[in-house]
Amino acid sequence: MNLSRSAALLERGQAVIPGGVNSPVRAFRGVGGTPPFIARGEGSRIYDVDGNSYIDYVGSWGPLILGHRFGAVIEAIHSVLDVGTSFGAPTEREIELAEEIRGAVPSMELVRLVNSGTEATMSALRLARGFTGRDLTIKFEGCYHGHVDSLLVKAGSGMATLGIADTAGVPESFASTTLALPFNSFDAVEAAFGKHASNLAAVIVEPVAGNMGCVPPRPGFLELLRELCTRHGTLLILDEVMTGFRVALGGAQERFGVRPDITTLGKVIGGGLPLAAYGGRREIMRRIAPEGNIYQAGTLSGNPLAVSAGLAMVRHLKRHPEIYSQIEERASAAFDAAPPGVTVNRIGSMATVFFTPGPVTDWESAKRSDTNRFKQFFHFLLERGIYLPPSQFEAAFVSAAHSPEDVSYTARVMAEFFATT
Ligand code: KE4
Repeated sequence: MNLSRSAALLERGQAVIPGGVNSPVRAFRGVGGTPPFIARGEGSRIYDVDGNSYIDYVGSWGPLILGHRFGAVIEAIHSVLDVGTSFGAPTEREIELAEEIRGAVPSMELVRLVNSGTEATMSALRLARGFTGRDLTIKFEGCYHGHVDSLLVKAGSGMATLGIADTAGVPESFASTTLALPFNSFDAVEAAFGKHASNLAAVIVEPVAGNMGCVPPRPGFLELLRELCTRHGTLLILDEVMTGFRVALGGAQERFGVRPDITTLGKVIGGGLPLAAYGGRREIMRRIAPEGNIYQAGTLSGNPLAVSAGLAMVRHLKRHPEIYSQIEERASAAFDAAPPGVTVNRIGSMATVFFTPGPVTDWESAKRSDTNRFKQFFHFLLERGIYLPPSQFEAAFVSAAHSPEDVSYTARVMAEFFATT
């Protein structure tokens, strides 16, 4: 496969951008090789600068649930261009998007629009601390909530000990406000609440983990978090940046029937443009400036271009709920047939093929995967025109643009890999 122009662009990019990329995972360090530089996308496909084309299962890491350049989204963006790009002042369409979000996710009684998932989770944490007057947060190992300082932590030595920084640049004083627990561990959560309940501001969790690969919640796990948070006055934050409008129109909270105090959203609600949101119970959200005394702001928050793209996307999904069963069926056809020794975790249209016998229920079991075998798998598919997320610990996404032919071809190539390597 010819990737010569991409290789040249990577070298040129590295002279002016760290690693030549604007987000680390794009550098292919998890799978090796040259990351294709993309020239354009259309429907279920992307096309690189060397003329190679791929069935795209990254979809910009989740936003493109309707595929690349979906008509209504593109038209919405064009229509805004005729009136402006950004005003830094309130506009009607921001209200419309907030209303559409609240309609689909009723727990979000008030909604604040921001520009990235990181901003959404950072703001949600500050809100939870301000509302409860407490400092500590529980997160789960393997879950990622954006590059928020206090959340870039790994577990301390014991099950309920305070976290330690997992990256340079985060002071221990920040890291020690977070407890990093094993995902799906009822005992660890009970122990942490037993020791720290009175100072726990929030529990933040991906209701379906996607950032250690796809790992569903064990039956009863989300319900336990809900019950303990309610009992101890801790706020439950469901980070639905990835699962929101993805695993159901109302996200994982609709699919699993658990009502959080605060929800964070991103990806799909921006229709491929930079837009995210946080929202929740009215009495909590009213503490946000300018109504309340908890500050959060953003120059381009709610900007017309991103909001119009998001509105077109959300409204199309609402008008066509059959999309969810369609993309679930397509994801099943693409990924579910795995041989012994390989574990496929899938919720709806998000899935991961783990190279381990499994089961994969948390970070400890996920990281037992044979990442070298995943690398072979990844490149075997890439060379045959199938673009998976370039990491064992990410989720693949199927869109409404993926055809039956796309997914049956994908399944055939996967079967060929398992049969011949
Ligand atoms: P952003 O700041 O990247 O918009 O969102 C952060 C975030 C928050 N919460 C969840 C559950 C997320 O999955 C993310 C971002 N997801 C990664 C993909 N695993 C984005 C890809 C990247 O970092 O380039």
